[in-house]
Amino acid sequence: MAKVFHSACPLNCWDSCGFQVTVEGGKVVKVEGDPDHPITKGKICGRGRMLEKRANSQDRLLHPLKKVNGEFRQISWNEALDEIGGKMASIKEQYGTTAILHSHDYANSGLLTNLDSRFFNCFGGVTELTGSICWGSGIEAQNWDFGDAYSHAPGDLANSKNIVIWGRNVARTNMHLYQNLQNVKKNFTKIYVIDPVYNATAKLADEYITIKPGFDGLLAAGIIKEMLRLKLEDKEFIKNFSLGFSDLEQLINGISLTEISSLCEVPEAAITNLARIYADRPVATIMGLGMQRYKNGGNTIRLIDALVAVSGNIGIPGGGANYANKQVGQSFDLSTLTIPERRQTSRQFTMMKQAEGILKAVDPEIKMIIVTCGNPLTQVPDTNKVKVAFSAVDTLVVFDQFMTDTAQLADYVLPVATAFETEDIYYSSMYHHYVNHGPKLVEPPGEAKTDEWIWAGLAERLGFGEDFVFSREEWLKLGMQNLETHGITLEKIRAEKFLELPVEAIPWSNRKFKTPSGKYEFTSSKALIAGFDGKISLSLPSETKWSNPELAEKYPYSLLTIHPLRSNHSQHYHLFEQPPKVKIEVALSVAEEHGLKEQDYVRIWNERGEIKGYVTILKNAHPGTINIDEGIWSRFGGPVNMLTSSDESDNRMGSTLYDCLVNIEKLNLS
Ligand SMILES: Nc1nc2c(c(=O)[nH]1)N[C@H]1C(S)=C(S)[C@@H](COP(=O)(O)OP(=O)(O)OC[C@H]3O[C@@H](n4cnc5c(=O)[nH]c(N)nc54)[C@H](O)[C@@H]3O)O[C@H]1N2
Ligand SMILES: Nc1nc2c(c(=O)[nH]1)N[C@H]1C(S)=C(S)[C@@H](COP(=O)(O)OP(=O)(O)OC[C@H]3O[C@@H](n4cnc5c(=O)[nH]c(N)nc54)[C@H](O)[C@@H]3O)O[C@H]1N2
Ligand code: SF4
Ligand SMILES: [Mo]
Repeated sequence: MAKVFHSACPLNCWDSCGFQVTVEGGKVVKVEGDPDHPITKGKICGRGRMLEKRANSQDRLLHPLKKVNGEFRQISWNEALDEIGGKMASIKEQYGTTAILHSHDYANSGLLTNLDSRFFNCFGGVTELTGSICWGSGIEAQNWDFGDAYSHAPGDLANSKNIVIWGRNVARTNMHLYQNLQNVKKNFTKIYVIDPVYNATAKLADEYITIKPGFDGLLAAGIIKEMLRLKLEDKEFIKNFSLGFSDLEQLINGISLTEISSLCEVPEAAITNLARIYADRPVATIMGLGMQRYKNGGNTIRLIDALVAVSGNIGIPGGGANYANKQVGQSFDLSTLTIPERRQTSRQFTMMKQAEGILKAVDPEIKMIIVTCGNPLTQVPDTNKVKVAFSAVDTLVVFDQFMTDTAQLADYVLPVATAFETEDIYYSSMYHHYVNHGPKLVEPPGEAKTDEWIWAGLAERLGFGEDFVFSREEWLKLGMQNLETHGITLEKIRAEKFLELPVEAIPWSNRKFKTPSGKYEFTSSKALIAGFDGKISLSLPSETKWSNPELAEKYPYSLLTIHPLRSNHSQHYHLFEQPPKVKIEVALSVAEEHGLKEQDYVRIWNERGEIKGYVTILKNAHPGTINIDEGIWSRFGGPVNMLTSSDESDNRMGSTLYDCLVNIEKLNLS
């Protein structure tokens, strides 16, 4: 008989939805929204609903596999763990533990995915990835400016007079914020969208401002310039709660509004108008992550933060420089779970340059890579290089649910359970501050096991089995023990389905910042300590006609590779009813220059690679812009990361995925 249980979405997404899952005959048969969830209120997206298909797919990996003479052969768990454990032990002895690289992303937002760190710490410390291809530049930027990256609670939008959606594809990537915007719009709140693509969110806006990709920092500088000229700045905040304003003023004085306007391709009058809007407090600035995936990404977010500060919109109801909400993740006791003190040695590659790191590593060389919660062969920039690097090591081990591009390349593929097949609690440090519970609802198919079971099996073979003797329940209690004083316990969340974490709804309202000076820092002392200049600069992306005229001559168009509507990165495409096709969205100007029509077959290329696909014309996209959604597996014609650069952003913590010039040509369909 069918029975309905509560659960939660495990996907890496802003929304972190509550679920109602129907189970029948030992299988998940339907995934729906939980109407009781205070933020997500019963509505979920197609990616969430499709988790039923993901769990039950015929293509699930069911047994451990080993590649022998280029072919996968089924082996037992004992063989798999004995062989991988044996290799790890001999690598440790011969070369040291850092000859192993752990490559991962954040494909599952369960608390217990953090046990991977516990395993590698207890092993002695491996080569790890730092920074983030996702949001790294912006997080570091806000660390420098505020001391941390905190957002206002979703409900606080009701207090805003104006809302600026700056580069967030809300209708597609953050559906409950979209609903929130629809609601507050009824109260005459004005909504502005700044984005090179006229997307579904722009349709909701009172005004849409199109911008040249990668030039948002300059636009923010222009708005600050106009605020200062019109004497609209918050003098009291600047005087009492900030540091380094004169450096910012000097920077802004060094460029004219006309120059700014011509660089970012936003009319001067629109910039002046935005200055007046920012002075009409409270203004909530809702930033997306796309616009910091450029060489100048850190400076971009710092300039937008600076605008929010200068306009007096920090720490007030209805305001905020809302980028991410690290308060959420920080609520858990991760160090008890991961025991960092057990690490004896370490080495770090940035997530962006993992391929270069692997290829260049000496003393020790990388002998083994273990991949969890990630599909680097489609998701990490400069795929062709990633492929060379991941093929170059002796042993590649991939934990996954499906035979992804990365798994295809592996020597060992270990089948893992999906969210409905184990208990965990899920949170996302991106939008709201609830944590959701997901019970174990069904058995994993075949011989699939949780990641945690695999770590425990390897730990036993490597001599630290006692660090992994806990039950799932005990692990969860360990990770939540610091929350007990706030009345948040495993028993309670099991009963109540979700709980509100003890975080601030309006961060920085006491004007005490987590920077070394305790002030908002226009010139950052953390940056100085890290060896940077500390001052904000008006830097440009690296692939533009100004920064690299020769390159721009050969490759005149800006390529964005934004997140797909119906897939979470690479996780859903292979489950579509119709196999996906590569869609190449081109601005009208590009279509006109090349005489392109809808559905024309084209090639896009640069020095890193090429991709082919079918044209869709975007009538309102910024001139010269092309977009190809990310995440498509190679068997369906992807991934678009064959074209993107592995360069790091200005503060070295983020990617430059969208800082990418390309050319386009029409092909004959034959
Ligand atoms: N459907 C769906 N939703 C998702 C995901 C998914 O894969 N699919 N992934 C989740 C994850 S992990 C993340 S990180 C978030 C990301 O959520 P978002 O930040 O909303 O999405 P992105 O695709 O990273 O960024 C794309 C947006 O930035 C704009 N953009 C690109 N360059 C610029 C620029 O230079 N300036 C400005 N102003 N705008 C620019 C694009 O036109 C687009 O609107 O989404 C989450 N939600
Ligand atoms: N060109 C371009 N590239 C991008 C982006 C972009 O905008 N443009 N966006 C970037 C961003 S924001 C992000 S966050 C990354 C995401 O990059 P990834 O996290 O690598 O991508 P996903 O496709 O979400 O998931 C990777 C794999 O994790 C597996 N997985 C899911 N749950 C589990 C689990 O519990 N255990 C294990 N072991 N595996 C699991 C899935 O089956 C999937 O194959 O991509 C980045 N790459
Ligand atoms: S992918 Fe995001 S919006 Fe969709 S169900 Fe999951 S958390 Fe909700
Ligand atoms: Mo992301």
